[in-house]
Amino acid sequence: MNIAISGTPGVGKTTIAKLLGKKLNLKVINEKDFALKKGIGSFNEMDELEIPIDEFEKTANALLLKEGNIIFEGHLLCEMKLKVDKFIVLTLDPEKLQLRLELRNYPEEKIMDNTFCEGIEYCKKHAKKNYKTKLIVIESKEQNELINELLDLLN
Ligand code: DAT
Repeated sequence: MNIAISGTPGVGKTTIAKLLGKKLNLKVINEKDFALKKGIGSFNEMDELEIPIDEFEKTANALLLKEGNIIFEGHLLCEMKLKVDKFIVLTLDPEKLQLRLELRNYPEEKIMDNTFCEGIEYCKKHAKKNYKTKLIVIESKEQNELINELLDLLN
């Protein structure tokens, strides 16, 4: 089984992907790590990696088809069409997201951008278009509860 997890930065993708990977015995791949490893994208003047969607999609799909049993996780995945069986969008109340990002010492501008994106359901809207019936939208909650809900939904 191949799964992808997306959502606004800070909603808990990395955390939940690792837990789900252990439960389902799937390899977990982070979007940015994968792009860096494959030499996809370049750093802008703010030292952020800009990842071209088409190139990422093509390279990731080749791996999904060749190896399988993978969980991809990252905020850009909702903007592409990955060859996965299920696509999970993790959501979080924007006010809670703001608090989480403040605790992580995110720059103020990034906090505003991310809470805005969560508020307008940017990732969910793109994922609906790209993944249709494969889409699972789930709100972040206590980790064990979240994993159990997800396992039920994936079965
Ligand atoms: P993302 O990969 O979406 O950027 P993350 O997994 O790095 O998010 O988590 C962001 C922060 O939130 C981090 O400090 C851990 C915390 N966190 C993750 N999942 C959580 C949950 N279910 N409940 C409370 N905090 C959580």
